[in-house]
Amino acid sequence: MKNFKFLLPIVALILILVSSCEGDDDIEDNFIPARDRAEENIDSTLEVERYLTTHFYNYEEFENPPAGFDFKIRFDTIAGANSDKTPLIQHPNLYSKMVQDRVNEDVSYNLYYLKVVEGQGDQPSFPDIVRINYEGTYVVDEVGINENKLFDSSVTPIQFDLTSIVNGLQDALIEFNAGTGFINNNDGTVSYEGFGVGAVFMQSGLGYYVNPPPGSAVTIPVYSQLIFTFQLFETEVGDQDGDGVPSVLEDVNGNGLEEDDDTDSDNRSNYVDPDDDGDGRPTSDEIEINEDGTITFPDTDADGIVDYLDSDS
Ligand SMILES: [Ca+2]
Ligand SMILES: [Ca+2]
Ligand SMILES: [Ca+2]
Ligand SMILES: [Ca+2]
Repeated sequence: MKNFKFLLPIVALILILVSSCEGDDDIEDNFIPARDRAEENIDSTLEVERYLTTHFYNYEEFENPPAGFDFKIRFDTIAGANSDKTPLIQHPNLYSKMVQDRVNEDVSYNLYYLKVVEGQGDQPSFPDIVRINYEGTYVVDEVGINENKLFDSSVTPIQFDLTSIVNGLQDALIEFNAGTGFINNNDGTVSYEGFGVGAVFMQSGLGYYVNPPPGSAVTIPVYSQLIFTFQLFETEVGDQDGDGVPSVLEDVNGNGLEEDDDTDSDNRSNYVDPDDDGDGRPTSDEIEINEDGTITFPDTDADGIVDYLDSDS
């Protein structure tokens, strides 16, 4: 009986292949449906937790920074000379929070992140623009192997729109604060001060799932768990559609996700829709920017719905 549950998916797969072969012109002949996101979440989380159990980070360097320390997080396996190190999963700097899947709202992830330095500047909101250093790796978890491999990293601090980066990284960065400023060095580089330093360990559903970025130098396997380490230097308020309404205010349902608010149902989320209510008047004409930079939202027909979200005013 035990084998039945393993047999079923194979039978289902054969049926799909057989039925898809019937149409020679079917361009989706080799289409294999993506795994169920809820089921994959379970396996992904176990894989992430195995990594957190078998690895530690360079916490001793952060506690007593050696001369010239770059304040970057590095991981290593708990083994040999490092057998007595504190595993990530037991370290007091490891946190987790529940994060909603962007595809299936019934799925949520227990997202782990490591807060090594919180940072002393401003805290970004989820649709803001940040400047960071980062290193992206994917987890290889096979028999006898449990490690992460580098696929991307910044050479110098780089600016990112939090709404266009991988979701798990967006979810983690908003838990940190940017730096307090920078000083210009004689060699033309800048040194940031008071910045946040952290890492995030994300399930594939918050990463690339079945769509690893094309054209990257390293091929990331589908369903890979991802780990990013980062330094958060700067943050500024995002207004992706330039309509004058900061994107954080375009999260009308207030759930902390920018993707699922579309007042006029035109398949353009409010944060990228310059006419949020679809009445033909640009949002920028339906709000008032005051001299001190604050925004007034008129409600001309006094129905409790501000003009830029009210299609009949
Ligand atoms: Ca906007
Ligand atoms: Ca929302
Ligand atoms: Ca819209
Ligand atoms: Ca409008």
